[in-house]
Amino acid sequence: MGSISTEEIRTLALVGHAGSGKTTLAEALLHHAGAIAAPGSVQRGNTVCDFDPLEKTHQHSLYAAVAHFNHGGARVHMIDTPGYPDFLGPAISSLEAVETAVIVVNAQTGVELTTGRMMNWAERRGLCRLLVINKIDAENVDLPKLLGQIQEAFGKECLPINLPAGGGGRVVDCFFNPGGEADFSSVADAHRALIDQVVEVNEAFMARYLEQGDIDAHELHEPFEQALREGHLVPICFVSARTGAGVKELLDVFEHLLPTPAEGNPPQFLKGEGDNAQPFKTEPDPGKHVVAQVFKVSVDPFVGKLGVFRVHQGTVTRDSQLFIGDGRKPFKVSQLLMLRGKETVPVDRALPGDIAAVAKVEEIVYDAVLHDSHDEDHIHLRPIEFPSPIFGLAIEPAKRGDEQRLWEIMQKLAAEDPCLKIEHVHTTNETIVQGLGELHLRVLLEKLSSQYKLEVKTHPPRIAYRETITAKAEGHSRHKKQTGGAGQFGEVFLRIEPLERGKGFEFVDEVRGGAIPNQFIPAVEKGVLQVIEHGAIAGYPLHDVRVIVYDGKSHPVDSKEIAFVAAGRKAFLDAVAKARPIVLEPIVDIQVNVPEANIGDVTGDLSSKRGHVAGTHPLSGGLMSVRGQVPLSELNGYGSRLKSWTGGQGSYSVEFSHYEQVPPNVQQQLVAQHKAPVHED
Ligand SMILES: Nc1nc2c(ncn2[C@@H]2O[C@H](COP(=O)(O)OP(=O)(O)OP(=O)(O)O)[C@@H](O)[C@H]2O)c(=O)[nH]1
Ligand SMILES: [Mg+2]
Repeated sequence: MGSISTEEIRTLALVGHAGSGKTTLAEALLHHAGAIAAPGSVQRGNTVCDFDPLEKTHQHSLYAAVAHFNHGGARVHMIDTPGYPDFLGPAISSLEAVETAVIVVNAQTGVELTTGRMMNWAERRGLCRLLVINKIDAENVDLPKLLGQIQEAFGKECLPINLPAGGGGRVVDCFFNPGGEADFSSVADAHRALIDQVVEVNEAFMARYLEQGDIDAHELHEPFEQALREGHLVPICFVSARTGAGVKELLDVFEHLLPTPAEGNPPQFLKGEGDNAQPFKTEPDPGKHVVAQVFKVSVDPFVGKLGVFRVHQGTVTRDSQLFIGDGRKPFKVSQLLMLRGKETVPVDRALPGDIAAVAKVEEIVYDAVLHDSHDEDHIHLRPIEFPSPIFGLAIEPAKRGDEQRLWEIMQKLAAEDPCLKIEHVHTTNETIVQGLGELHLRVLLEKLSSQYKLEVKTHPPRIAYRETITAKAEGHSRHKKQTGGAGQFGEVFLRIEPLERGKGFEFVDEVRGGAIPNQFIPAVEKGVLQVIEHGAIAGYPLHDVRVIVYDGKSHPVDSKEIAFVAAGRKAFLDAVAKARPIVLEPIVDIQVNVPEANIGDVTGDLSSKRGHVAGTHPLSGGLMSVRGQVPLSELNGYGSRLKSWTGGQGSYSVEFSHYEQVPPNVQQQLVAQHKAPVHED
């Protein structure tokens, strides 16, 4: 790998719905660029990017995989991400490491759930976006209709930069050298639409264009990049990853039209902690201090721990020293690696824009910032709001005595995956793991068994119910205890009111004249927080409530913290009981793909499980897709139900939508099941 400069680097993430062909496309790109001798296939399990044994079993990407290659004068770092909704965590993290999101659309199935979600995530992150319509070789695809569907869904700024020709066997350029004949639509019109769109961002070019009637596309580099960066243009390319049609042209688009690290929008970093944090903009200058962000951590049985990072500023060289966050002790970059799937290539330096890795540095964690100066101790990425993990499972080791080991491994796995949460519930002594869906957790269990040789038992998912209140109310408690020696005394008056959904918890101190001495206010809040955490009626966390403490009484000798904690808790429970408390449950969007003959089973089942059907649409191969909403609690065992209807031909995915009040009979059941924890009085 010769010496290159930052201007020659391109970074992109392949994102989009499961099965749209991202991993296959990565293979075709690597092959056409000369990085691999022959393209592998997902079916044969020999692709560069789906190298994990579990990915081969499931025939879906489960993790983000990085592969670099050279094309023309460019070094491209490409990240192949999973499209299955359960594995969106790594796809979203990858967006922080690149300038461009390449959203792959399956020509057979059109705009799907993840297509839209990734368009939005990429836009929110400020990325340049490129739409790639894949599988143009397939039977029964209606590409003109799909183009219309895309523009309707994502706007008129989505414009083809090439068009299929020769019956989908190749593509013709519409930007630099418009001239050929396309299978549909007009190359000249597509060219004009692109130029029109690009010059709109630059007045000087616009004036020239109006005057001359045309502008050579080669002169438009800067406004083109600006239009990409501002989301004013989302070019569309056509390819077949299978036949290779359009792949060479796509590589040329990467080289000539995708932004360099200096032309994209860097991710938003913050410098400092808490409220004092200030936005910090990295500059892709190789001479500045190093700022690199770890967007993936993996544990490989052979290589050990691998921390994969994107350099945003400065140059990382082999044998240099890097700090991790605000850690005092640097580590030595004894081996600097670039990746191609599981293959690692040692390199001497990584420039701004490069994606590289270091092995066996135990302190490296997901999302860490690596840097080479204490000036950068407090730089971190602005936190990303990942989808909430709502699918829960209680797990315990099959063998007694493995509890500690299970907990440690789970912690390690949760640290690698931002959408996996683990929790130890003391009351039941259970380890609860929460992920984005059934498959997410199933893969986790498979990994425990295959990689860590740890067998576990599981219980049905615990649903993440919530409690909240629906009315204002007053609460009061006088906590008084006389036990031989010193007594306890504290009295609290408070008001509570519902907050808008999602607002969480607010605590307001309106006590005047020291009725509750200042030093005891935190104790009152502590008592209230105990109820917030453990719930008031059914044992689930209480959300969206404002608590205003406005009066109380204290005793010069007997008032102590413990008394106000108890009084705060009881006053709050008293208020909640009068504030019409309700239980909320998670509702999910569900998409079920089944053979046409099973549509009735799916829709009938959804209706009988308190769900509703939003619509159905045909997929290729005699399959139909049903979309709807249903309470998560009703999906227990859905996988096996689906299997029994369809003989294993169905698949489904869910995604959290919102919280809704449970019906009264369900609330009664939940309240009855909950044995109120005994509080000392
Ligand atoms: N006909 C046709 N099939 C393709 C093409 N590209 C991919 N496929 C097939 O589509 C299926 C899914 O391909 P993948 O590459 O695994 O799709 P993916 O987008 O990586 O899927 P996830 O990893 O689950 O997100 C495989 O059976 C591929 O062989 C194409 O250009 N034409
Ligand atoms: Mg894949």
